[in-house]
Amino acid sequence: MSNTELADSLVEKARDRSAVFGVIGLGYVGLPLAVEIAEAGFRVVGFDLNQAVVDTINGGKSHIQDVDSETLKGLVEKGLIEATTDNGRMPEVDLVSICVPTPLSKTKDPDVSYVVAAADAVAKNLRPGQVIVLESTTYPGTTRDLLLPRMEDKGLVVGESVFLAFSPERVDPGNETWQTRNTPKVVGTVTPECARVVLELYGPVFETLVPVSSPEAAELVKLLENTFRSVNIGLANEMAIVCDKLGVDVWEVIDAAATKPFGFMKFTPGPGLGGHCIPIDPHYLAWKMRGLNYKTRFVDLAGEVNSEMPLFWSRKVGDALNEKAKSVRGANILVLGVAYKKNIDDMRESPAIDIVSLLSNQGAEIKYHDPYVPSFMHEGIELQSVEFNTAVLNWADCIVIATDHGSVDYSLLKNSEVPIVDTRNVLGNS
Ligand code: SAJ
Repeated sequence: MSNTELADSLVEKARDRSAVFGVIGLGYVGLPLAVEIAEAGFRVVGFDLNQAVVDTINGGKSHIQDVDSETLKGLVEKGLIEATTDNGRMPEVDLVSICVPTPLSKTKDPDVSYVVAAADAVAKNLRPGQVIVLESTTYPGTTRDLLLPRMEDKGLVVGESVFLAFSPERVDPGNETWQTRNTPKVVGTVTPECARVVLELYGPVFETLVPVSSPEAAELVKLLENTFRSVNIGLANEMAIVCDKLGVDVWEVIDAAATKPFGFMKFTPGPGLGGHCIPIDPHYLAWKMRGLNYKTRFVDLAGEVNSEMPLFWSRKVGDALNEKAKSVRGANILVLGVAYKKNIDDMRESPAIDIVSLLSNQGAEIKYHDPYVPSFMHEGIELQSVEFNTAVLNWADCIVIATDHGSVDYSLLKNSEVPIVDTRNVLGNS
């Protein structure tokens, strides 16, 4: 089959839904993507290193909060989704979406080892007519520098016999309005023929596609989105520190500023920056630019301010105890909410953990309540979520609201005499 015929056949397979998709990495990005692809009528083979994840999915059970098990079960039973650990099955699929983690190393440098491992697995099994789409957030140049050479080192040519794109994931865990299908999807490709093929195949899966001229542009779109959040959250956090020093209610200031109908976007202070994206992704950009002798000052400054917040709030606990002539050492402290943001169970990079560490290192006795997190390991000890009731309120010398889960009954706190450090202004809103 000639190269044009290869591209044409992929377009045909997109239109008659006979194309088979592959998704590498079946986590909070990959599994929702696999479901959307299957619901568009395509068969999906999910690839994951974790046999337990593969078995759970093949058993019709979802391990991802935003994916409903009944929906997944139906798709598995129809044969539209199956999971495997066997990368040798990759030649079966026409388009492979790579949705693997891109964390930071201990030295805060990008750790693209998962992307490299996935790219090597794809390259090893690559055949003419395959399409590779990298979805993991990464530094500009990853698609062209890491994936393209691996795809071409067996003589295949990107844009002719194989096709390559970057299309950033935009999953907002817990967001019930914006999901994988209805969130506009940016696609940056290496050649126009790549664009033709990827847009045809992704077309039935996403309501809106946003083509851009290169993978670098698409990689930067994602980094701009998340750096925008990190910088503005950092500004909100700095305003919290400023207002604290001036004795002004930062929440009142922000709420009033947010009445401006144009030219303002509301961000709120918090315990710090959690999650697997916002605290991490901007550092991918900073790293790349350091290599080009440019210092991305906003990225670095936002990181400094945001990572300072756990200390700011733990000092507020000290002040609150001091008002009662108590010290942190020996105090009983209840932490309400430990997940990194409301209404989810994810603990990754959660600033609540930093607050727990700071206070326990000062000698406080910590208990926590989080309806989404039954237990977690903290410095080698398993902490269990306690019942949020009058008994624990009587036990506590101070309460820290670190995550504002919607299902917690904050009215219990209404008449409590216990000092409360409310990092999310839950009580101010109620
Ligand atoms: N936070 C604040 N103040 C704010 C907003 C957020 O302190 O005004 C905190 C949150 O509590 C959390 C952290 O910042 O700890 C990140 O929050 P987030 O709302 O950005 O949520 P993430 O990291 O789960 O998901 C984000 C997506 N969220 C939104 O756009 C609302 C989106 O930026 C990306 O799709 C996603 O990261 C990703 O995968 O990159």
